[in-house]
Amino acid sequence: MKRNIVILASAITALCSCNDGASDKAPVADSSEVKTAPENNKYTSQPLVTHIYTADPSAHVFNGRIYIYPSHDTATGTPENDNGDHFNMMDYHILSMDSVGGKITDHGVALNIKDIPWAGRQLWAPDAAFANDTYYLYFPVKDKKDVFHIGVATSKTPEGPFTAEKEPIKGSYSIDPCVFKDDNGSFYMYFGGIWGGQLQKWNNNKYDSAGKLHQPDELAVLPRVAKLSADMKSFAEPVKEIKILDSTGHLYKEKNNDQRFFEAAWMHKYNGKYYFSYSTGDTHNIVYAIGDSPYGPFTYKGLLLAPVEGWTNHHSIIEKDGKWYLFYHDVQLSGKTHLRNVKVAPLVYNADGSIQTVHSQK
Ligand code: FUB
Repeated sequence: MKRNIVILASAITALCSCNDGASDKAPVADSSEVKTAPENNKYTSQPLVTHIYTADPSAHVFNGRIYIYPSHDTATGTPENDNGDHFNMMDYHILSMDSVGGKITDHGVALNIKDIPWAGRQLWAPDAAFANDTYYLYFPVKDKKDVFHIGVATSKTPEGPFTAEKEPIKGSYSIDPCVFKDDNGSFYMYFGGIWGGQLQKWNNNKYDSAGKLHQPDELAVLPRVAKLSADMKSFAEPVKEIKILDSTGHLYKEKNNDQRFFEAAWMHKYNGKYYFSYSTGDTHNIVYAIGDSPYGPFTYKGLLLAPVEGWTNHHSIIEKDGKWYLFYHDVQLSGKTHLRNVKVAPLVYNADGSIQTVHSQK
């Protein structure tokens, strides 16, 4: 089994490296922003594009093609701090390819922060969905009072350009939306992130600017979920907390920071089970937990993606033509925490439904 993974991984590495910089369309403002593009064989996969910095890849298959909705990292010179001010992104570019290993298209600027009426700063990790003959781009950004909310923008095509609604989604807060479509057609948004993502400031869906990070022996802050309304622009219900349990059925404490939730939620379904995966942030893991309902509870199962180069770890999972893939990022191109590059690797399930850990370096 292990040998198979290596062969698959090598195949993808080879395919992706042929693809470096093979974009159809140059980005509008900053095609010269990436200064280095070293290819290095110590990595499992190579960057999908090298002409701009990209991160937080939310991948989807629309009309048989893979679309990647990433953050667009930019060097703005904002000093680094624990609130993530250095992640000072201004727009989104959407990438697409026919298949993993195929030619990548950068579709240019899909949404700019200046075209979001309520936005202040920092366009963070987005996601996308298709319904009502419309593509929806969901994005976290700070409002003009520096509080994160989640907005939505629409387009008739998966690559945009997208037009933002005038206000954030009512009742939304914090960061990292993941919009999941269940088999019965219902859509759910998973979201939240502690530290700079401000989730610790929201209790019972109310904002408390004095809200503090939890102490080591307190229960960990929980991620959130809400079902979306049919218009895909509003929540159909109050936002709920999601319980993540350890193997003994207990909620994690803050001190269990190699397993508790930090940010970067993703939901996918495999063999009828709900797989909730997320970043543990300050311990840099992507881990997963399994449940029987889109609302959880989810029981921790293990490490999905081992820490990558760089501080943040963020991922998405798709199935295409019967194969499963993990999209993620590291900092191979820049060596800098806030200038990341997206990648893809095969995802392999064991017969019991557990997932084999992906390592970004060989
Ligand atoms: O890209 C900015 C933030 O960094 C994301 O929202 C987090 O998930 C982390 O990747």
